[in-house]
Amino acid sequence: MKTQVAIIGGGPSGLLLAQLLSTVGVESIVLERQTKDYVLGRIRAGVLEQGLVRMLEEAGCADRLHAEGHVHDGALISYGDEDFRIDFKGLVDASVVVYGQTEVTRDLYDAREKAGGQILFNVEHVQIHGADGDSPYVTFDIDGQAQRIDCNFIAGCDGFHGVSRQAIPLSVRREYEKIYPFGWLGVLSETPPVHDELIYANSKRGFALCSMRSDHLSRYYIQCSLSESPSDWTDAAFWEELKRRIPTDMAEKLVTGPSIEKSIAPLRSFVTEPMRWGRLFLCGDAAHIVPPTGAKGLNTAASDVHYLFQGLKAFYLKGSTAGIDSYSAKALRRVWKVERFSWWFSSLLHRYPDQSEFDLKMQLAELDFLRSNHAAQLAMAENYVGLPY
Ligand code: RFL
Ligand code: PHB
Repeated sequence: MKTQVAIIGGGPSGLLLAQLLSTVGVESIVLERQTKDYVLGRIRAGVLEQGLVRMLEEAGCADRLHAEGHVHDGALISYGDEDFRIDFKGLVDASVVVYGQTEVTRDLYDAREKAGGQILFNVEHVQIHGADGDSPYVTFDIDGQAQRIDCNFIAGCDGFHGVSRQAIPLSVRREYEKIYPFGWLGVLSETPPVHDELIYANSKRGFALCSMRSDHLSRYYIQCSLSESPSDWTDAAFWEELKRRIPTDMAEKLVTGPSIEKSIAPLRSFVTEPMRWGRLFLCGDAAHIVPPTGAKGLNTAASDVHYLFQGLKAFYLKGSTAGIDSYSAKALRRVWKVERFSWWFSSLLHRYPDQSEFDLKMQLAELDFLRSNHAAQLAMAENYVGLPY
């Protein structure tokens, strides 16, 4: 097989890149290890920045998002008995859209199918060859048969556990990591959301988040220990614990019901540098991970795709390598700012096992400052709705 851009990974990064490339006549083949149903079964992010919304518009797959997504102009932060609202619209005249990653991925698959895009599912043993030369190629097995794709470029969009990052030699690659000493236990339930905006709660018992997917589908999270497993938590125990961590008036009106999904995600900050090696480019979770506090994972994958798409477009349409040459530096500058925000917002809201009385006072002072200081709220809002790209 032959194509212009071989894309490893059929998650949101890979699909969005493929779809954008097709709008300017650049061919790609997407290789996905799982089945489509498996990819669509994963419950992940729920908050989209304007930048991602614009890219989905540009890719021609934002109709359902505009019809079904919910625009949020602010979010609540609670601590102890206090709560306050960050008014994104009033502060920075921008909003976010609540629309699940599952739906974004579904819309991208539909768009690829309509455009006749090539996506190969159930591929095994993907290997990258010659990325540091002029004739890169990818080999893999599908239906028990060995295959090869010759291409101009390879986009590594295969997530944190993929093969693309590992293809960059250790002598070139540098990795930065922070593991947090807790996880998030998440529950999806067919119940109306407790509030019309998200609630981020710092409580003595640990962090909690009230989020949603639609008017009748809620997503809630509580901070948990890494030694716990979802089966340790009955639905009743989850609801009881959530109620103890959110403001009393919200706890009183919380509608509970059976969970339709329950899982634990560990929290991690991780960055690989550089994000380019020869003709291989890393995008999204393949290159970096953020803790979910602030909902930046999917959005940062999208900003990488933006920089790579612009670079490849300039290469194919104008013969310029300037965009692909500056890809890693441009993407990383934004990635590190998002890492900082997600780390800061996580530090503000969670209980850490080794937190001293002094550390707790610092957390409270920071919350109090954010509550009462315009400049602090402005910085928070700018980051939450998404830094420009
Ligand atoms: P993805 O979504 O992981 O997609 C990568 C795709 O590559 C495939 N793959 C391979 N394909 C071929 N060959 C191989 N060797 C391959 N290895 C892997 C995988 O099957 C997969 O389909 O990465 P992408 O596209 O960069 O998108 C990034 C986002 O998915 C991610 O940043 C967010 O979902 C992160 N994240 C969350 N972000 C939020 O903003 N809010 C959340 O609530 C939130 N929850 C989560 C999350 C990530 C999670 N992971 C990765 C464990 C919850 C979880 C559980
Ligand atoms: C979600 O709805 O899954 C979600 C929302 C906001 C976050 C993280 C996750 O900060």
